[in-house]
Amino acid sequence: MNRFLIISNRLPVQINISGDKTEVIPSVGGLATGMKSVSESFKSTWIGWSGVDRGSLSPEQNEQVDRALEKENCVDVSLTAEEVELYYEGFSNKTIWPLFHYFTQFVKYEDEHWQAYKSVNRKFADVIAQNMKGVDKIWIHDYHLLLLPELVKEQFPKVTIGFFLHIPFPSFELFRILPWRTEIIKGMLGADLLGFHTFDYERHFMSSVRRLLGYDININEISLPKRIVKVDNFPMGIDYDKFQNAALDSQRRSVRDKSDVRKELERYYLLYPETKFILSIDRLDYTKGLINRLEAFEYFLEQYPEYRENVTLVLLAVPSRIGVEQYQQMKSEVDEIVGRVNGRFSSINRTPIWYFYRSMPFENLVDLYNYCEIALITPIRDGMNLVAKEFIASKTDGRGVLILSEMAGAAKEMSEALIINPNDKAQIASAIRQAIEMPIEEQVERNRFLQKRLRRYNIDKWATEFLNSLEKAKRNEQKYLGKKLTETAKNKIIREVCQSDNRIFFLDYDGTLTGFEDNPSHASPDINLYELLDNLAKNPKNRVVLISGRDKDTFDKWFGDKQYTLIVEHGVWYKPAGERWQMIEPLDARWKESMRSLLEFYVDRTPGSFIEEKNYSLVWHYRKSDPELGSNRAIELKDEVTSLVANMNLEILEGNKVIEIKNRGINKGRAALQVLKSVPAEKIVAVGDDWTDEFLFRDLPDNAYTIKVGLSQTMAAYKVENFIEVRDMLKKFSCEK
Ligand code: ADQ
Repeated sequence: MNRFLIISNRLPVQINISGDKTEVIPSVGGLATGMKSVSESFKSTWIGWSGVDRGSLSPEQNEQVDRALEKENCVDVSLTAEEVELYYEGFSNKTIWPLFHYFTQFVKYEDEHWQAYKSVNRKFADVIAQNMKGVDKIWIHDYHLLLLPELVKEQFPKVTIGFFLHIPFPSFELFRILPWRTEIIKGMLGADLLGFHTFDYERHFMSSVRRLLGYDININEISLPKRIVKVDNFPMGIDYDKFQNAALDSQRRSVRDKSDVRKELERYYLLYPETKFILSIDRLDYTKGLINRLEAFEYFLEQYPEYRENVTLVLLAVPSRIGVEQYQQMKSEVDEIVGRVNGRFSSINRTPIWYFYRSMPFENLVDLYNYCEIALITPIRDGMNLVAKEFIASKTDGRGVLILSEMAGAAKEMSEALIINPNDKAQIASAIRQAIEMPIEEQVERNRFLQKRLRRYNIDKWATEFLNSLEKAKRNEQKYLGKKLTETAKNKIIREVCQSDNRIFFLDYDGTLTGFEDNPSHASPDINLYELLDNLAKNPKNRVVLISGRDKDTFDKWFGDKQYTLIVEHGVWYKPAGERWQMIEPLDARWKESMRSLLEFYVDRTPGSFIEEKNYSLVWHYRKSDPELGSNRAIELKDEVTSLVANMNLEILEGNKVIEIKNRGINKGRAALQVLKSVPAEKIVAVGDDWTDEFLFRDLPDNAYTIKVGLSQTMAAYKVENFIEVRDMLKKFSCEK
C-alpha cells in the first residue's frame, strides 16, 4: 500500500518529560483532527518538530521520545535552540508572519534568519528523504516550510506534492517588498497543488507568480516549463460534531461536574440575570486585533451607557510567541487597556472585562462558546479564524450572535454573522448593540444557515477535497505529459523521415526555433539557427518551410536569400526558395484604417503595449505591459473587436501576448495545404508553439508528424518542452550518416 506523509513545522503531539518518564499526548488542534480521517485511510506518517530540545536530554530520554513518537506514527525533525530562534522565531515569525498579515512595520530583514530558514527547510527535506520508502503523496503545511515543496520535488520528481498555506497570501504590492520573494515563490511552485483558504489569497499568489516569473496562467493552472501546477481555495472547516456533542455533554453535566469557568458564569448569571456575556478568544497576537477590540468595547460603554450594567466581556488570550518583542509589548498594552476600562466602568458588583491570560482545556473552551451569547472576533488580518466557526458549532439551541471582522478568511463563508471593519470603533459598538438587541428568532435563523454550512463543509470534507484535488492535479499532469515526445518516439520519427525519399518541414519561428523577446524585432535569428536550417535545407530530399505570423519585410531581411520557402502573415504571402513573394490569394486591406484607431486607443490606455502593422493584418502586442492589465485589456479589446469584425470579413487571432486582426480564412493550415499541392512530400514534420499553429496541426494529413512546443493542450501528436529541444531534434533531420 502507498504511504502518505504529512509535514508541518510542529508535530501534532505534546511531549511531557519528567525524570525517566516520557509521555506523548496527541494534540487536539484543528489540523491534527482533520488529518486523522486522512491518516486512517492511508498509512501515513507525520514529520515535524517535536518542540523538544533534544540536546538537553539524556541518550535514554531521547530514545524514549523516539519510541513514543513512533507509536504515534510521528518522526521528529530535531532542531537546535539556535535554529528555533533564527528559523522559527526569526524568519517565520518576524518576517513572513507580519508581512503576510500586512504588518510591514514589524517585518525584519535579517540575512541570518533567511539562511537559517533555508537550512531548516533543507533539514526537513533530508528527513523526508529518509522516510520516502513506498511514499507516493506528501502534504506540506504552512508558512514555515515555503521552500520545502521545491526541495522535495527536485529529489523526488514523481511524488505528488500538495501544499496548504494557513495564513493569508498578501497582495503583490506587499509581497514584492521581500528581498527573497522569487526564491519563496519558486519554492512553493515545487508543489503539484497549492491550496489557500480563500480566492483572494489564491488570486494574490497568482499575481505574484505572473509578475515575478512571467509564467502563463490558465484560470487556476500555472504552466511551468516542465510541469503544470494547480492552485485552488479550500476554506478550512472544523470538526463540527465534536463541538456540538461536547456542548451537549456540557449542558447535561451536573453542577458539580461543570468546569470552574462555567460555574463562575452561571453563578454570576443567577445574581444578574440580565447579563449578556460577550466572548473574545484568541492567541495574543497583533493580527488578532485585541487592542482595537478593547478600544471598541470602551467606546461602546461610553456611547451606550444604558448597557453598562448588563454586559461583560470575557476576554481569553492564549499566550503566544512570548519570545518576540512585539508580543511582549502587546501584552503590556492589553493589560493597560483592560485596567483602564475596568477602572472607568466597574461598579461595586460588576467588572466589565473578565480577563484570562492562559490556554484552556477543550471542555472549558466549549463551555465558554456554549454559554456566551455573543462572540466578538475582530482580527486585523486572519487567514481563516477557526474560533468563529467553533463558537457557532457549539450553539446547541441555535441562539447566539457572532460579530466577525471582514478581514478574517472566515467572513467569506459566514455572511450571516454581523460583519464589521475591525478599525471602525463606531461600527463595532453599534454591532454589539445590535447583537444584544437581536430577537431570538433572528439569531436562530442566521445560525441555521451558518451551522448547516459548517456541518457540511467540515474538517474531513476539507481534507478529502484537498486530497481529491491533488489526485486530479496529478492525473491532469499525466494527461499533459502523456504526449511528451520520448527518446524512443523521437528516434523512430527521425529514422522514418530519413528513410523517405522526400520530406517537408513546416516550422513556426517565434517560440519554436527561438525564444520570446519583449520586442519582436529583437528576436532575430542567431548564427547557430542559420547554420542548423542551412544544413537541413542542404539535403536535396528536404524542403524547409518557415511558416510564421511575422511580416514579410522582416522575413525577407532575415531569410530572403536562403534556400527555404517562406510563408508569412499566417498565410497571406508565400515565397518559394529563390523566387519572388506572391500572395496565396487576393486580399483587401482597406479595413486597416478604421481598426488602427481602435488599437491606438488601447495602446494609449495600456503602457508598454504597441501596434505592429503587417500588410494584411494589425497586431496589438502586450508582452511588455503589466501582465494583469495586459490580459484584462486583451479581453476588452477582443470583446470590442468581435462585434466589428463579423461584418468586415475579418477575424481575431489570439496568440502569445498578442491579439491579431486579419482577413478571415487565412491561416497556417490552409497555407500549408496550398504548398503541399505543388510539392511532393512522402513525410511531413510540423512544429509550432502557438495556438495559431493548431490550424497547421489540424489540417495536415494524418501521416504528418505534428509537434507542439510547450505543455498546453494541443491537436499535435507530440509535445516537446522548448525551442532548444526543437533545435536538437532538427539537427538529426539533415539525415547525415
Ligand atoms: P491561529 O492563528 O492559531 O491559526 P485560529 O484559526 O483562530 O487561529 O485557531 C485557534 C485555535 O486555538 C482554535 O482551534 C481554538 O479552539 C484554539 N484556542 C483558542 N483559544 C484557546 C484557549 N484559550 N485555549 C485553548 N485553545 C484555544 C492559523 C491561522 C488562522 C487559520 C488557522 C487554521 O492564523 O487564520 O484559521 O491557522 O488554518
